Formats: sequence, C-alpha cells, structure tokens
Amino acid sequence: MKQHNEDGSTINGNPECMQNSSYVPAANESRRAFFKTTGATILAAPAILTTRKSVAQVVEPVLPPSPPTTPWKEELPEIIEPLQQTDLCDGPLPPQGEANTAAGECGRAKHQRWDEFFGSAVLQSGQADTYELRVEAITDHVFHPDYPPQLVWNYVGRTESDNEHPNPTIVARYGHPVIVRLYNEIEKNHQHVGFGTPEISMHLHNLHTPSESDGFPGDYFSTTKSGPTLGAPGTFKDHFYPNVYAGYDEFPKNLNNPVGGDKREALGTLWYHDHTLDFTAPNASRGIAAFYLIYDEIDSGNEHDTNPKALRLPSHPYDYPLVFQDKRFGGVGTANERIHIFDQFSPEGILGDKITVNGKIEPVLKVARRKYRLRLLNAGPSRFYQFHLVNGSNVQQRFTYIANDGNLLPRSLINRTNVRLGVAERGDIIVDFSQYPQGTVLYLVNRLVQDDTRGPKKVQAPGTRILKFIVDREPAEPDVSRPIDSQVQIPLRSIRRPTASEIAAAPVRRWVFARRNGMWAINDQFVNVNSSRANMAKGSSEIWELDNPSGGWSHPVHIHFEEGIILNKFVDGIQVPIPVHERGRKDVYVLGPNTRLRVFLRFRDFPGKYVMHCHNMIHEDHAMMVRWDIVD
Ligand SMILES: [Cu+2]
Repeated sequence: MKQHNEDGSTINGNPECMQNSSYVPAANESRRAFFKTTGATILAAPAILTTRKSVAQVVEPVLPPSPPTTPWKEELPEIIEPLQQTDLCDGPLPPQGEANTAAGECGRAKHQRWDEFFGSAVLQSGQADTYELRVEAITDHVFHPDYPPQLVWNYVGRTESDNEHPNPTIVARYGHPVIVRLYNEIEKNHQHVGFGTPEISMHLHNLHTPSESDGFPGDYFSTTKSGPTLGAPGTFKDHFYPNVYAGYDEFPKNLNNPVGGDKREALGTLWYHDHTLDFTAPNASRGIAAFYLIYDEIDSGNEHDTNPKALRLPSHPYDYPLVFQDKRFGGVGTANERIHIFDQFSPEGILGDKITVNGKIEPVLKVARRKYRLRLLNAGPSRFYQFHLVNGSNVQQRFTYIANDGNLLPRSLINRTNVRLGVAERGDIIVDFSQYPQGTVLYLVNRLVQDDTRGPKKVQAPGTRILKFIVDREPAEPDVSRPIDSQVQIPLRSIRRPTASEIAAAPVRRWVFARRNGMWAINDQFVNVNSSRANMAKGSSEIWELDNPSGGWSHPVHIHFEEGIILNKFVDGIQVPIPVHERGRKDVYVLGPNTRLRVFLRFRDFPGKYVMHCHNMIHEDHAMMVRWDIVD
C-alpha cells in the first residue's frame, strides 16, 4: 500500500518489501522526502526504496493471464448522456475567485482573470455553466458478466436519467465558461482496495486552463491531506475553465471575436482524469477518467446547423466517444481471481490484457445505418493501440480521419484503415454505416502487439477484437450531416504554423527521456513538483526537442496547457516524414525508440505551474515528469 504523507511524500505500508534496493534517490528528489522526520516516513523509507528497482533487478512479474471471457455479452448504450448542470449560484456556496476554505474548499490559488471574466468576487447566476462531480467508490461495477461485480472509482454526476451516472461526458462551448465543483468522496481509509490513493487531482487534458485549475499533480487533495503545492485540504475544489481560445492576449475579445483568443486554436475531444502525483496510473486505472467535449462555431455539434461556417459533422447521439483502458484481472486460482489488479510499486507496472471500452470488456454497440463520429481515446495506463475496423472476415474497412488529439486536422484524411494511439492520444473518425446492409457485423480490432509496459512491438493481423458493431436499424431521421466524400479531402480547421522567422528566433530547449537507476527520468532527473525546471516568459515561443535515445521503449510525451506543432522528426538520427495525421496541432508526442522530435510551442495567457510528462502513466508515476512554469 502506497500512500501520501501530509507533506506529499510517499509512504508504503508493506514491510515485506524492505530489502534489496540499490536505488539511491537524487539529492533534489525532495518530492519523496525520504528522510523527513515524520515517523511514518522513516518507517516507510526502506520500503519505498525497494519499489524503485534498478535495471538489473527488474523482473517482469510472471502473472497468469486474465481469466477468459465470452465476448459480446453486453451492449453499450446507444446514447451517451451528458452531465447536467447544477446551479451552484443558487446554493449556499456560490463559486468565487478566492478559495472558499472556510466552507471546505481546498486552499488553491485565486482563479486567474476571474474579475476580468465575471466582474465580481462571487459568480452570479448565468455567468458560467456550473457542474458538480464527485469521485466515489462504486463497489458493484461489472466489467464483464463473467467477472464478479467489483470496485471502481469514478467521477459521478447527474445526467438526464440518472443522478449517479458514472464518468459523465461534459459538453462545453467556447465562449461559455465552465465551473466544475469536484468533491472527493473516496474513503480515506482504503487499505482494503489494494491500489490507488484517496487523494485526487483532476486534470482536464488539454484545455487552455489556468494553472490553479489544471489538476497540477502536486495539487491533490482529500479532507485531511493536500499536495505539496496546494494550500490546504478540503472536501471540494472548484475548477474554472474559461473556454476561450489560446492566444487570448494576442487576439483580444471584441465584437468580431466574441470568444476571445485565436479561433484556429479550438479543441474538441478532451478528457478529464486523475493526475495525483505518483498515483496517476492506479487512480486513473481505477476508473477516474471521462470525456470533455468542446464545440464552437465551426465544430458546432449540430448537424442541422444552418450557419455556413459549420462543418455539420455527425452530432449527438451519433457523435459517440469511446474510451479504451488496458486492465489485468487476477488469474484463475489466485487470491484476486477475476478482480482488477495493479502494481503501483513497480516501475514496470502491469500491462493490461483485457481492454475495456467505456468500462466494459468486449461490448457490443448497435448502430444505425448512417454516419457516426467516433472519438477514440486511449486512457492508458500503458498500452498502445492500432485500431482497424474490419468485417467478419477480417477485411479492413475504410473511414475518414478528422481529428488527432483534441484538434480537427487542417483537412480530412480519406480512405484510412487505422488509427494508432499512444496513451492519451485521441483520434476522431467518421464511419459511414449507411454503406452496410442491416445486420452487418463489424469489429474494432487492435493489431498492435505489445508484451510489456515499455512500448509496442509490431503490427500483426488479424488482431484482437475489442468492440463489435452491429448495424441494426435505419436511422429514426434522415442523416443530414455533411456528406463525406471518400475521394475528396475537405477543409476542417485552418492552422497557424510558425513562420520561418518565428522558428529561427525561437530558443531551443532539449529534453531527454531515458531510464535512470531503474526509474524513468527527464534530463536525468526525477519529478520535483516544488520547483520549476524551465521558466517561459508569458507570450514567448520555444522549440522543444523531445529525445528518446533508447532502442527499447516508447514514450507518449504530453505537454500540458499548450498544443504544439511538430517541425521535424528524426529516427536513428535521420530525418523522416511526419505522419500525415500528426501534421496538425498535438498535445501528445509519441517518441518511439531512437526518436527525436522538434516541436514549436507558444506559452500564453495564464502564468503558473504546469508539467510535461510521459503519459505512459507507469513511467509518469515513476518520475518521468518535469514541472515548467509560465512567468509574467
Ligand atoms: Cu514513457
């Protein structure tokens, strides 16, 4: 059992681990606070050391496979119900700029630019969309009917038909600020659950969110604890999402720009998940992850939209998000038979061999004969996927690829056969099911072979069937979404590429992702959330070189807060073309073996602390993360 101390250090209550470590923490590794003076830390220190194995000591745990399941027993809902608003201004605790610690809010920094947005210390009714979410333990979740009901942790909120809806999708619009009030209701004494920590920090990946609402890993909280970068514990925390485009200072809000910011910076498919320091993998694997979809004038979420600028992409309920997580279940005859297991101590983690789709193993989605927008998200913790859509004879089907990560591509990519996703990457595709007769069965398969948590190996057909589609009905109404020509690319959203002079003038900063002492490091250092290792002046631009010099593993690197544009890609020192789907804006940069990327980034609008980390959550928790700040 690994837990946080009051000071944010990590404690470990398992005395059986107190041997055989050669891992020596770096002098600057204050986050671990190995030798601080609380009794718990002193007692726990030897145990922590053993969790940080050296390379030589790393032995892949030989785990039996997850018990077999009979596929296609459960159906996913045909409609994803969005989170309903809760009028927080109507209650006793209206949201406010300063943390309301007297009423139980965490001691966060004041919401940036609050007065500019709202003009008063306390939010007035109608000024923002306000939501309430609770992180709760749910003890009877069914991943698959062949497995027993079991514990998950979810965000829980109110939807139209359900007051206790797990992991509801938040639907937002640019120009409409959102406040999400998050309650932590996980039992503090959670020793029985096996893994995870009851402190939480909610990161909304990768909205242009001010630092104090970004879910910074050191900002975790419970009623009794707060992370080392948070002022005080609390029962809840308000997150303020301004929902303005990045570039808010450069392109100010005015009559011609009613949202504010650079509309080319619009995002679409985002997700929110736990980001607690050292525990992102176990907490997110527990199920603390869900979608945040944001729309604007172009991607308006309304296929009936009469605005000529609107793309009229397939819209709700045919705009359907799908989240994939890899999980391992206790093998037959083991103590945790058919129960979700995870090893939060090992820097190798555990690779899941069962893939959940929206929380279900091998589910069925019945679809109408029309176009769908499917939003695919790899929510980790560590498996990579290459998804193909195939028919019952494993013949590949073609579709249109429209968005990578949160970003509509400059133009649609036609006749695509696969979507490859590192952890936290997203891919939006349009599938036209009208081309199939009723009764057609299709499968989403993963053809990427991966044997451990270090990275994928190779692509191999026919792959593993993850999700079954059955084309089972005619649409209730005609499909009025924009026709997708399989021969002609359509413009989606324009992109602001850096100019030659901007590139020439940008300082270059190099970040090397590599192993060190059996852990995972950036520029040879482990994360320290208390100090920034790079300070960017607000309004500045830089080129970040992301370098993976190893031949053995892959790192899906995530930079918070600002999207970037890949300028160059090198493999084995030789420049190679940037894959066409990665030529838009990105927030996850997959570093395969011996790969180096040069990424152009702008740092804008909201000063404060942010992070970059490997989004293989196992690498991330075992210290492959760096804090960087935007400074005024
Ligand atoms: Cu990594």
